[in-house]
Amino acid sequence: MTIRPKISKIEEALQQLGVTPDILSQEERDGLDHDGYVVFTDVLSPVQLEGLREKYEELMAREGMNAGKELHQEHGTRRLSDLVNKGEIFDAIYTHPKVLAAVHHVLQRDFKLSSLNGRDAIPGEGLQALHADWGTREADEQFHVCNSIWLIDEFTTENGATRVVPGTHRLAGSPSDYLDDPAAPHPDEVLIVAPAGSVGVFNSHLWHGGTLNRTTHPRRALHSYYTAREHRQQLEQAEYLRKRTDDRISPAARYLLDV
Ligand SMILES: O=C(O)CCC(=O)C(=O)O
Repeated sequence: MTIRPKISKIEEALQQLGVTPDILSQEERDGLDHDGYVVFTDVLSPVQLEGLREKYEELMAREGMNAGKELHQEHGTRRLSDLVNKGEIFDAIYTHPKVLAAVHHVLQRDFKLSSLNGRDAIPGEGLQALHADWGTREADEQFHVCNSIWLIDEFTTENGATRVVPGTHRLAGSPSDYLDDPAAPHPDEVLIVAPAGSVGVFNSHLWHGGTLNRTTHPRRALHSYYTAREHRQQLEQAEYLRKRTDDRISPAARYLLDV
């Protein structure tokens, strides 16, 4: 029997995955604190992008109508779920040091992966109401969840880029407490427009949502979503973990999955 080293706290996992104290600039920390999000460009190489696009379409073709079912299916979109177990290429997504540093900065305590998914707004669809990925929260309550959106295709003003309303992560309650129609355009919204290979990390209490894809091409993205460790995962990773994933991944990755 192989004895595998076990990690018991997030700081150790982060260190093993390459997170260093200066990995985030002051500007990036300020962006997360003040606006509730930050965008990193040039995170994925052209080779990774090509591999991810190929894998994304391969999984969509293989899973067909069932794609996304482990977690969520949404009208007007194609979704994939449980990507942790669907290819080695995804290991580098949920363990990325800079993204993990940003998540730790937001949550300020021990955390784990909640789910790793894919979503693309198909042409003519994709508009979501502004929402936070958490129920109501008091203004002085700590943050519970943090998301990262990985741009597999370029996000443009036309193709259904994610919109965010800067600063709303600090508000108590939820968007419907403030807005008559959370699906309507918001005067302060900002579209995350960035090249393929970029990653947006956003405090998931920030009001956000997908927008309408007005082009003829899909807008593909991955969501690597994290939760403070005391909460349940969206997808119980221990339940879904496949042997070949378990055999492949590092102790630090295992800690992030909580398996
Ligand atoms: O894919 C996007 O642009 C955002 C998706 C999102 O916020 C969600 O599905 O809850």
